[in-house]
Formats: sequence, structure tokens, C-alpha cells
Amino acid sequence: MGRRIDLRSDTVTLPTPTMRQAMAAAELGDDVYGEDPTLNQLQEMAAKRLGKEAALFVPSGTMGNLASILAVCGRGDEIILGNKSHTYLYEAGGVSSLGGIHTMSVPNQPDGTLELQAIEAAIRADNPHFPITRMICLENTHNVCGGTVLSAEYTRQVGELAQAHGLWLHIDGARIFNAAVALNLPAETLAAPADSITFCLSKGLSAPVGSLICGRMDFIVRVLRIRKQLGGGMRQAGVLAAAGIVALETMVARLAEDHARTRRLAAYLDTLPAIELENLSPPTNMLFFRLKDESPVNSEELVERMAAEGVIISGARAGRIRLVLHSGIDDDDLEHVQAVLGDTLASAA
Ligand code: TLP
Repeated sequence: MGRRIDLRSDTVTLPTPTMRQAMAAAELGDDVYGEDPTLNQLQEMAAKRLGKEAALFVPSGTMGNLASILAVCGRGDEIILGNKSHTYLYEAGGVSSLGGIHTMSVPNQPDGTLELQAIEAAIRADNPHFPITRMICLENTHNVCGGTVLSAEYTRQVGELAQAHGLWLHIDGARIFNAAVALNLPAETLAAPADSITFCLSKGLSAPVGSLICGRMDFIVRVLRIRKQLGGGMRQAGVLAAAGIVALETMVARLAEDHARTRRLAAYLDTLPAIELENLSPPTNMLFFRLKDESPVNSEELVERMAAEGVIISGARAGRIRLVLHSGIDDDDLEHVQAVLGDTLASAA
């Protein structure tokens, strides 16, 4: 044994040898004093890449979204966000429990967008019965909608709508570089309409820890205080930032490989009669499927059988299974995954 192919998430990626070397050699200081040169370098790089004035390092994507929202909204304010967004579903209700912020969810369309009319209709009138709408949140790529990509044009339209109503536009860009690579556009273009954007180093980019919040300087100054309140002020965080710098320098363009393998895997799954694939041509690095009734195994059995062959997939929630491709999966691994899936599901139909 020994082979372990983990398709649960791109968060399972391990730092590359170059990252580990950079971490060992990183010049360090106390970042609460603003004196970690490596962290400062990463923050400057991130701001530049996203076309914003400044950036701030935080331990996680969850803290990135939370701190961004808390920096703009107060108790009794409201944010408009997708009903399938990560912030709405998977961030433990932090904006409400910690910020007293009300959420107004709008249906995510299958492509991850929110309809412009639906956003507009969700904006509150100025009336003492209502909370005050303060922010619109988008997610790019959209995780639960299938790793879907929001176009620059769509984002621009939402930005215009936000501006027309005096609202802040925040993008959860945990996987914004996947979107940028898929569209062959600079991430900066996708971030341009947003007042703030967070992105993660510890997903497809394979760094061990960290996310960045990017925006105007006055916003980042407010976020800095909130990060401190949340306990996210770190000291010699340059050890982490060193890996992040390598991630931005060397791990962005290669996301195209993950996307290509995801499409190849989808094409293979489409040949298996037991599988009902959601998207024949997944746009980025994740695909979703269900098992049909005629499948010889149910999803729990599939998870078990795959694990026995060294392939780790998540237990399906409501029968929906997600597979995520990343830098830890090469062509050999992909063949093994296909062989195991094929064997387990072969006797279907
Ligand atoms: N997503 C994780 C799980 O929490 C579902 C995953 O495996 O995909 N925004 C988006 C769009 C995300 O997908 C995630 C993580 C986050 C934010 C939160 O990032 P972390 O885990 O760093 O707090």
C-alpha cells in the first residue's frame, strides 16, 4: 500500500519542495509590528496581481470573507449573497453570529451567477422595517455550482449595479486564479469591478496556509483591526508567506493541467452507465455526479471501495459526489482513479 490519491478537495495539496525551501530560508520579522519582510512582499505581490491598492494576509478564506464583510457592515446591516455561496452555507454563520449582519440570499443560477433583477429586487428600500443593504457578495469560481466561472462582463454588470445603489461589491475569489486561467484573463480583470476580493493560497495553488484580502488602502486599514479582533494577527508569518510567494510565481499557470484532467475524467465518467454527470465539460478543477438507481453500489459503498484502492473521495451528501483535481494528481493517478471507478461500477445496467 502507499498509494493515496485524495480527490476530496484541492485544500489537501501539500507544499512543493520549492515552497519548503523558501519557507526554511525566509527572512522573518514580527508582522504585528508590520516587520515581516517576506509577508510584506507577498502582500504587495497579491495587491498587484489583483489590481488593488493593498492586500492583507489572513489564515483562511473563511476569515478573509468574514473580516472583509465586518469591515464594511455593522449590526443590522444586510448583505446580498447566493443561496449556494460558501459564505452562506459553510462559514458557520460567522457574519451573523459575530457581526450581527443579516443575510439576504438570492438563488444561485446553475452557472453560479445571481440574476441582476434578483439582486436588484433584494436591495432594501429605505424604510425602518428593513435592515440596510450594504453589500453584494459574489463567488468566483463558484464551488457548489460546479467550479463555474463568472465572466468579466457579468462581474462588471454586478459592479455597476452595486455602484448605482451605493453598495459594496465583495468577491469570494477563493479560486479566482482557476477562473482567470479558464478564461485566459488576468485575475485583475475579474477583480476590477469589486471593492474587495479574497483569494486562497491553500487550494489549487498548493501553499500550506493562507488567504489574502485585497482592496483600497483605507479598507485594508479597517480590515487590519478586525483581523486583530478575530485573533488573526500573526507574528513570523513570513514562513507561510514564503510558500505563498512561490505559489503565486509557479502554481498559477499549471492550474490549466488540473482543468484538462477534470475534463478528461468527466469524459471517462460519461462512458459509465451508472453515473449521471452534472456537467460533461466542467469549467475548472471540480466535477459533480450522482449514481443512477441501476448502479451496482450506492454512494457509501463507492466511497469505501475507492478508499480500499487508495482513492479518497468525500462521503456524498444527498447523493451528490464531488471530485476535485489538483497538483497532487498526475496522469498515472488519473488512470488509476478511472480504473477503480470503472471496476467498481462496471456491472451496472
Ligand atoms: N471550501 C472547502 C470546503 O469548506 C467546502 C472546499 O473543500 O472546497 N470560499 C470558497 C469558495 C471555498 O470553497 C472555501 C473552502 C472557502 C471560501 C473557505 O476557505 P478556508 O477553508 O480557507 O476557510
